[in-house]
This record gives sequence, C-alpha cells and structure tokens, in this order.
Amino acid sequence: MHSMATAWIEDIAKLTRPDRIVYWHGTTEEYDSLLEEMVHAGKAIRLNPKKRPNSYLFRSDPSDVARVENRTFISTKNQRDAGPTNNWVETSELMATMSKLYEGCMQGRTMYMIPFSMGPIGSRFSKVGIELTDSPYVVVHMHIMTRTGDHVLPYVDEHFIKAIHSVGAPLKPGQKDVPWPCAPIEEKYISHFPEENTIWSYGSGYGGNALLGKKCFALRIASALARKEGWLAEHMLILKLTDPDGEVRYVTGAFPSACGKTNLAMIRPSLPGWKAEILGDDIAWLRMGDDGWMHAINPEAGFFGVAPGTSYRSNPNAMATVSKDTLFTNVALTDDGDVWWEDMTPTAPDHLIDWQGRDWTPLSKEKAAHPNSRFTSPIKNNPAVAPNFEDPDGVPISAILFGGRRPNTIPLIHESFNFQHGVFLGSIMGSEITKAVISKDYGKVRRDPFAMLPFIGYHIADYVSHWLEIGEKYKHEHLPRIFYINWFRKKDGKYLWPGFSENSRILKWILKRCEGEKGARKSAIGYMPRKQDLDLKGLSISETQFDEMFALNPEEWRQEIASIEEHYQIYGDLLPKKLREELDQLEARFAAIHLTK
Ligand code: OXD
Ligand code: MN
Repeated sequence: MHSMATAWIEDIAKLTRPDRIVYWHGTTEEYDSLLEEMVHAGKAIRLNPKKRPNSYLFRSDPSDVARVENRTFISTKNQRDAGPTNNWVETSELMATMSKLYEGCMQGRTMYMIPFSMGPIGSRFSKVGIELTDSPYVVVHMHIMTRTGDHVLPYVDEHFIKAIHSVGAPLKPGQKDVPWPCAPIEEKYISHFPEENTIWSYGSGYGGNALLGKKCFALRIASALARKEGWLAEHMLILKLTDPDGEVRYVTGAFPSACGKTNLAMIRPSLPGWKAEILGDDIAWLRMGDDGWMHAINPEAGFFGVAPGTSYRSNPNAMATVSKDTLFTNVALTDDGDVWWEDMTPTAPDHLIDWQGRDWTPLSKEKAAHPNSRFTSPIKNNPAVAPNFEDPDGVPISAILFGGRRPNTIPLIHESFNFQHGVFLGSIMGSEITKAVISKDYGKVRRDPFAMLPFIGYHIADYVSHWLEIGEKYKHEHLPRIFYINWFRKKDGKYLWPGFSENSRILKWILKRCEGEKGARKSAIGYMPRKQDLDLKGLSISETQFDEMFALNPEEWRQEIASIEEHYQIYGDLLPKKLREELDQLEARFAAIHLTK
C-alpha cells in the first residue's frame, strides 16, 4: 500500500477509534461471510434461494431513505468556487466540524478499508479511491457497485480519493446495536472537499450518501477533477445500438430522475433487426479517445436502481438482472421469502411485510415498498450487457441525448443546430415536478441543467463554460451530435407517444442523422423529423397526432423563454456570452416567425 494511504488510514483510525480494522481484499468469500454476519446480527434478511438466489433484503431506518441534498456540501476555500447551486462552508470550518463529529464515532464498531476503482482497473479513464466506513452495508454494496479489493492497490498513488464514511452512531461498551444505525438529520453531513480530493460523509447509511464511489466521487469530485484535466464527468446512461446491417453506434443520455433513464438504458427495441445493449445507466466519464472521438466509460460496476415501477412490462432486462445476486433495500417481503414493490405485478399479493417490517395487505393505506426503495445488482447480470462494457478505452460516442418530462411545449425530438447550441439545450433542461417528489410545485418546470444540478462539484458557470470549451477541442466531424427528447408530451391528459420499446424509432432517426442523412426540417428550436423521416411502420399515429407531438406553440414558447431567462438569473454576471447569444437567437427566431405570419 502507498505510504500516504497507510498514514491516512492510521490518522483516521486514531480519530474515529474503531474496535477493529478490517482490510477488504475483494473476494467472494469475504462478501458471503459478511452477509452471513449481517443476517445473524438482524441487519439483513436472506431471501428464499429458490426464488431469488444469493439475494438479501435490508430495511433502513425510516428517517434515512434518500440522498439528503440540504445536508450535502461543497467545501472550497472561496465561496465563489462552489457557486450558487451548492451548499458551501469554508474548508477549514467544515473540516473542524467534521473532525469533531468523527472523534470516537466508530467506537464499538469495525472500520472497513475498501480500496476501489471507478472504471476498469488500470484504464487511463479510471480513478481510484479508498473508502473507510463503519457500515458493513456499505461494504457489500461497494463490492457490487465498484471494483474493490487488493488488485486496486497497485494503482493507489498520491492522487487517490480519500473517502470517509461513518453512520455516526458509536456504541458504548455492552450497548446493543440497532439494525440500521444512523444520526439525526441535522447531524448528517455529506461533505466534499474537491480541492483536497476528499469526501467526508457522516450520519447516513443510505445510497448516494454512503456509497461514496457513486454521486460523491464519480460526479461531484470527478466533475471538479474533469474540469482541471479537460474531460467530463456526467450523469448519463451509455447505450450501444446495432442496426439491422450490423452497424454499431453508441449514445449517452442525461435525464433528470423519473424521466425513464433506466428504462432507456435497458430498452428492448420494437423495430425488427435492431439490437440495444447497455454499458451504463447512471454515470458516464467522457474524454477524447486516441481516434479523436469523444469516448465514454461507465465508472460503476453495478446498478443502484429504483425498484417501484420496475416490471416485466416496463423493463424486462432490469427484472432479469435482479433475479439473483441482488441486494434490495426497503422493498416489501413476500410470505415465501421473495420481494415485491408497487407495480411489479398488476395485482399485489394478499399479504406482505412492508418496508418497515409491518404486516401489509392491499387494503393498507401506505405503500408496501418505499418509493425510493432500491435494487443493487452487478451490471454483468443484465442479459443485454454490451460485451465490451469494460473496454479500458471506452466507446466512441455518436450522440448525446438530453431530455425531461414536459406535458407541453417541447416536441418529441429535436436536434441542436451545432455543439454550442447543444450545450445551450443542456443548460436549459427542465422537467415537470411530479408526485415522485414531495413539493408544493407539482406541474411546474424545474430546471436541472444536464441533469447535474445536485451533482456539479463546482461553480455552475464554470461548468457550462467547460462544456463550451470541450466543444472547441474536437474536430467538427468527431463531435457527438446533441438531441433533446420529450417522451411525455400530452394532449387532453393522454401521452401522445407510446414510449418504451417504441422509443427505438426515435433512436433510429438519431443514428440516421449521425450518419449524415438529411431526413429533417429546420425549425425555430432545431432540426425536427417530418412524418416521412420517422419509421412509424406498425404504429397508428395520425397526421394530427404527429403534428401535435411536434407543434411549436408561440405562446408556450414565449413562456418558456421567460422561464429560461429567469433560470439564467442564478448565473448573475457569469453566464457565458455564448449561452446568452443562444437565448437571444432563439427569441429572435420566434419573433421572425411571428413577423412572417
Ligand atoms: C440516483 C439519482 O440515485 O440520480 O441515481 O438520484
Ligand atoms: Mn442518478
């Protein structure tokens, strides 16, 4: 082990005072025996191996069920560098607060040392880290979500990411542990120090708060590193598409939550002869390949997917993936030792144990599974995994898809005029606030630039400028084309587009555009397909329905432009001139249509 890592581990052990330190070597034997230990300690339930082999259920504390954005901090020396979209505390102040919390916080517990690689081990795209945690739940999840163990150690050098995690619940001598220890909300801190390559997480054991390779490292810290080093760390799926002639292309896509990102990443195309394979469902790291194209890797090795809504109808590949070797959190338990969640099957079983361990029947008022309940499975268990998903050089990207959930205004698909205009589209991404989030603003549009709002580890103005600069580094013919998708446009309360596997028809048009086919008309907002340009064979889409999916309503766009204008206020004086120009030009194009009418 690198001497810097050894010294750091010793320092943290001195500060947090665990009873034991366990070095994680990354073997299946350790994984199996740690799960066995957790079952004995009442922290995990082994599912019926005949129904769900090698799978376990965990129940969190009811107060610790999701990422805590209001307790998430980007700490830099100067507030300017965290920008207006992050909670900021000055570095030495936050370090002092955290050090105080960490004092003795692992007493009575074991500290696990997990070396891990984000990205294939040894790839020039990859980065390594060490997570020190007192949560065995985190250890087994990191084992699936990242590449962990001894084989990472040779790559640990002075640049490794230092990630500390504690559930924030020390045990006094003789004190009995609870199944899911955690700290109260006001003591939770998900702290990032991008200038120190350090993550300090305290008080939560759940998901992105605790599995520090994911949002904390692969997005927040990595986005800041990527800016310094000239690449991009993005909240994107990676999809491989093969057309009936065997031609292969890759696309990435960024969508805010509840917009069908996982379903698109795992799409089964309805179009005959087309094949879709998955490389990633959540995060992509993008940098220039030796061939001059933008290449992507998925830094993760597993899926941490939302369970409710996943079914053989909505996502058969996800259902196959979770059929074994899966860790479930906060889903319901069936009487025969299997799992269930809302909409998994058309009707619910007559009796379940809900996510809080209580009896549940279809007459119960509350949901059986928590809306943010999750499955954690290895990517390689997906039946549609691309065989080259671990290629250390990544895959060349032909197109980047942006999108959101908008019942009106935004057409089914449009293509940006060029890369700069595409960055503008990323910067104005927005989605209707749905019932999936507790909010008083249902139905309003929430802007979520690049689906990165909670994940940009630095100033948002620097982030969009970085995207614009990246565009200038590539030869025009190597730049991915940028598209904007809205599967969710409605008329009289009904979706205009059938979605799911039929989305392959839109992917086909996108790939044709990438091959340089015309097949489009120019509109005020970008290029859009005409009816004859889309493969709609076998679908009954009337002329009117098609027109409604692509209509640009001047009044809706007047409001849209005003709402973008309002969103751009967060940049203050730092909005890049190029984005201001794009907005002005958009407005001018609508004004011109008006004049010609
Ligand atoms: C996730 C998220 O869990 O984006 O992937 O919140
Ligand atoms: Mn995500």
